[in-house]
Amino acid sequence: MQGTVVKSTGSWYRILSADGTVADARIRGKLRLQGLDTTNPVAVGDHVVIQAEGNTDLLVISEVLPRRNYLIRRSNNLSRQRQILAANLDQAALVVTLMAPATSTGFIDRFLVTCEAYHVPALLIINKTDMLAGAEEALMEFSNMYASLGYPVIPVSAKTGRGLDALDSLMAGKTSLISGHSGVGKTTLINRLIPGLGLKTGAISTAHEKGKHTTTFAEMHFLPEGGALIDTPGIRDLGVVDLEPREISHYFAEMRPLISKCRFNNCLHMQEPGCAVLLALEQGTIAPERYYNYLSILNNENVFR
Ligand SMILES: Nc1nc2c(ncn2[C@@H]2O[C@H](COP(=O)(O)OP(=O)(O)O)[C@@H](O)[C@H]2O)c(=O)[nH]1
Ligand SMILES: [Mg+2]
Ligand SMILES: [Zn+2]
Repeated sequence: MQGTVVKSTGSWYRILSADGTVADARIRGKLRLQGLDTTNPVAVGDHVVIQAEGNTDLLVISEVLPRRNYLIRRSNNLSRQRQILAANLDQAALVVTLMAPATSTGFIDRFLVTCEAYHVPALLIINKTDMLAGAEEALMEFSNMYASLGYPVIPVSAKTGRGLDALDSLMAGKTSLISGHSGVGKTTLINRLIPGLGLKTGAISTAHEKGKHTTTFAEMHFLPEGGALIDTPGIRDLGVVDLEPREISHYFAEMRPLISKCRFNNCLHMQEPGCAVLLALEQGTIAPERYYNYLSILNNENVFR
């Protein structure tokens, strides 16, 4: 029987079958050893084959069907191991906040570069705009920077309801990953878009809980009008994985059309003569912040906020 993984705990997986039934399954030992070097061989969104184990009524995932796409991150900052966040996505939304705390553009650009590299359309949701009284200009500036690169930017407030209709239309009928730092309001937004879901919200507060190493995985929730949202645990860092230095500028939308105009075809746009990217930076058509984040990714620096 075939189905879709809708929840993953790392040791068992919840599968929604084509006939609408839901069952929990483990993975067959063999499966763990195959495929990508990831900590999780199966991810939410995966289409899998499940079958009964021997003569028992235990279900096992015996096969993961080919993925249309997936998003991946480093398991942690120092690790070379990879974790698949989710598979078979129509789009990935990054939920950000502009204050208390502000999500850094370094983190945002790493997310966007990862989405570009893995062929997943990305969009930005700015939440908690109710807290931006008097700072609408900063909101406009931020929105314009990313909208001009072609990314949809939706200012919302899960608290007041601002922008939720627009967000609903962007999510309808699609499978979307909802990503972002812990505490930005991902779960609150999902609860607003799926009335009656009632997921638990609120950032972890005590020092004890913060320090605890908890492995959490994604979960898929279905929209009433069709489509699904995949809630992910707060992402502290999203290390850009496995990119060649020369590839990176291809994933910056504003640099991509300039690359062929650089004098040297192996240009890294750092200080090479005749560099079209540096010229655009000088002329102000590339935002200094974006260029700075490009250099930071090139230098493999890690950004946590
Ligand atoms: N002021 C304000 N607070 C919000 C908003 N959305 C979520 N919150 C609060 O932010 C905290 C974290 O929300 P949660 O959904 O758990 O964040 P998650 O970690 O990204 O899933 C909770 O206390 C929410 O009530 C919003 O639009 N405005
Ligand atoms: Mg949450
Ligand atoms: Zn160049």
